Amino acid sequence: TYKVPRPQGYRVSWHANPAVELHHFGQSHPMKPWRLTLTKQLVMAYGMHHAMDLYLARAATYEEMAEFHESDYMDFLRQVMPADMDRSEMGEDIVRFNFGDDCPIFDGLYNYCSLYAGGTVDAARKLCNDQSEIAINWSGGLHHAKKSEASGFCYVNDIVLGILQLLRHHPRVMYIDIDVHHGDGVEQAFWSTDRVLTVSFHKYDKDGFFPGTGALDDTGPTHPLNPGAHHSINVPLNDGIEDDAYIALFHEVIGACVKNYRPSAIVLQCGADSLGCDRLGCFNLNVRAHGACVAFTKTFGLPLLVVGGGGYTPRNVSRAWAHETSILIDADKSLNPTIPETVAARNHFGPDYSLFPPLSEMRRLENKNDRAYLENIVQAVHEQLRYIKG
Ligand code: VJV
Ligand code: CA
Ligand code: ZN
Repeated sequence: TYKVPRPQGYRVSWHANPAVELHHFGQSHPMKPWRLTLTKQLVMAYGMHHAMDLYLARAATYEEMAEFHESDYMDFLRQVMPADMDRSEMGEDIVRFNFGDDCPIFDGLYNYCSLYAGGTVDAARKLCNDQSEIAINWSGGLHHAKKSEASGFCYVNDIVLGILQLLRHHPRVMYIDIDVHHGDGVEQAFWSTDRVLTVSFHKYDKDGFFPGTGALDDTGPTHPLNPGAHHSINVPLNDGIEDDAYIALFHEVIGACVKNYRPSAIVLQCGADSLGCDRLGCFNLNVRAHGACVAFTKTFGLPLLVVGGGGYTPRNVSRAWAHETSILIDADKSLNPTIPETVAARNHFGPDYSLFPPLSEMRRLENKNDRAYLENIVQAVHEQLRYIKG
């Protein structure tokens, strides 16, 4: 097997609990927690675990989750069982809290939520204590969950909980979201504060693509007394965006945001459903382009909390997150682009066994983002940033 030498770079911590991976959303539900097992297998086959501090994530406590979520919602989440789905006396709460096909009630649901949330809270605390400079929780990133509502495969918003921890030590936190879906839950949680700047890149189509929010002019409630006005940046994209255009846009938008806002910590959600060939996504990005966003975010040298998110073609999710792990530990240049035999032999990565298959060529969607469309976004972001002072 390969061995990656401990690099001179940042101190990187890895937060995970393998019990998360064993949960099932149900037959043919697109969210597959075993993609995390695949990711871990790749990371270990490359020997990357030797270059990080590994922490077994503990379960977030009820009280920790209740720092954002309402207690009646948390109470329901804690006691609900799969059989309740068909019990009429539970129906009202099931509807009220938005459980159903997207957010099913499965065995161990509360355990699943508290473990992925615990990983993100732990990661944020390590950053605050200076025990880590880059903290990773690939099981987190569940950006749709609301105060009192499950949404889009998300039940507890671990990102909001992580940011709340960071805000105890950091005056300003910037949140970046490259999942193909709009990071609505995080945006909404902080839309009345100027201490968090949220930036989401996503497919936008108000009546066709989930969740339907995140238009360019959706910049947070602009009431004159709201300090959070203008502190939501949205980059709505159309089908088929490709590597070079996405990377250029990411550099321009994020570079300008960091320069103006001057955050003291960054949270990066790396949803891998923005890759080409994703079961739910519609972009044409390759693993390297997705990783280039992680690499650019790291160049600011700020405490960095990295979480996962969407990603519905598990073999590609694991490729992207393993590659991004290598970027974070400064080992990407020394990684063999052919997947080590030990994992490759166990299926999933054939026939090419490449860490970088040509995703954009395998199911090329027409690129509906022309130059003028993207230039208009960049200009609008620059105009919005005039309201933002770090
Ligand atoms: O588009 C929707 C909502 C509907 C109602 C519910 N049906 C099932 C689907 C259409 C309007 N939901 C999206 C949610 C996407 C969540 C993305 C989460 C993240 O990546 O941003 C962060 C983790 C949606 N798109 C596709 C599906 N739901 C979907 C759900 C299923 C399914 C197939 C597709 C649920 C169960 C089963 N198949 C068996
Ligand atoms: Ca997004
Ligand atoms: Zn998504």
